[in-house]
Amino acid sequence: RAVFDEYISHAEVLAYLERLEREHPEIVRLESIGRSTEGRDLLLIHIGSGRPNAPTIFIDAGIHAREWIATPSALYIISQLVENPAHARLHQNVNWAIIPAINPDGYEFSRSSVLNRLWRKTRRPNQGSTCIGTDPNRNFGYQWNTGGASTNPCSDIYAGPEPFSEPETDAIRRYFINHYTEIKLYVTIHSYGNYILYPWGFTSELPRDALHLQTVAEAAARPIEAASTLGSRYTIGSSTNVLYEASGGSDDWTKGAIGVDLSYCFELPGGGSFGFNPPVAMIRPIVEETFEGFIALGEYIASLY
Ligand code: 0X9
Ligand code: ZN
Repeated sequence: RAVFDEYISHAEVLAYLERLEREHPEIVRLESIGRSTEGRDLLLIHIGSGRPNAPTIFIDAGIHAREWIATPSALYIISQLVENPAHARLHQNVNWAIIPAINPDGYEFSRSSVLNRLWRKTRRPNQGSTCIGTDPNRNFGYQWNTGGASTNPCSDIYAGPEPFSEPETDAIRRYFINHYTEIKLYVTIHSYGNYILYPWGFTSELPRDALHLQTVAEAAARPIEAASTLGSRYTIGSSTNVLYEASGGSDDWTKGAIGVDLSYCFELPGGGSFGFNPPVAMIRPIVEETFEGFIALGEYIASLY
């Protein structure tokens, strides 16, 4: 399938999701949760039997524009759940809500020229500055702008003028406000560095249930490492402790403000000479091994209910 053999455009992402809905209406439902600054659709795909009150796994990808491998990883999870009957049991008792491309303006900008390849932020113009964009992963309203974020609109880690100033982060906020009771697991997919991170990003203190977060992350990392043809090894820990302090992240907000106990940030492979640029030949090995971790997460959530 061409979808995983190149880095496709946002329009092609939407077309792929629409095809899945047409071909599998019994388990797939698309929902637009909003529009980006430049008017692109923020599409969420629901995968499941539609059983009310079933636990939901929420995944977003591509919040940072240049982290191109994130979107195909989410699309591969979607394709395996929907199109591979061998994985049908994963959505029998669990609903999946997945947004494979949450920062489409930034993504398209990073595709527009090699000069823009490392664009990270949104594309909303800033008042009183010629610099464009906010770091959407500094823009969430829990311990917003308390460290590891910038008040300078020209910075790559600009927190924005206020929490949820960006239509993309506000769309996530509104979705969670309406659906928080069912959401039992949150994963935001980034790159790179092979980390499974959990809160907090705003402080080096650990959440009360850090041991639970650590144990579930290890259960996800084990099958990824076992399946890896790239020799992937994952580092697991709290964001501040194993990476750096950074406030206003989506993972801190879903846990701290919404109360989703299990909240993670996956940093996929890259690095070395590739960084944010895994060649297209590496898309498949990365997305295939990453999916093994999501099988483990899906089975774990199913086992709780
Ligand atoms: O800095 C980030 O937003 C993430 N790393 S990245 O290289 N993909 O930009 C890490 C975010 C971890 N979570 C929090 N700090 N809340
Ligand atoms: Zn990122």
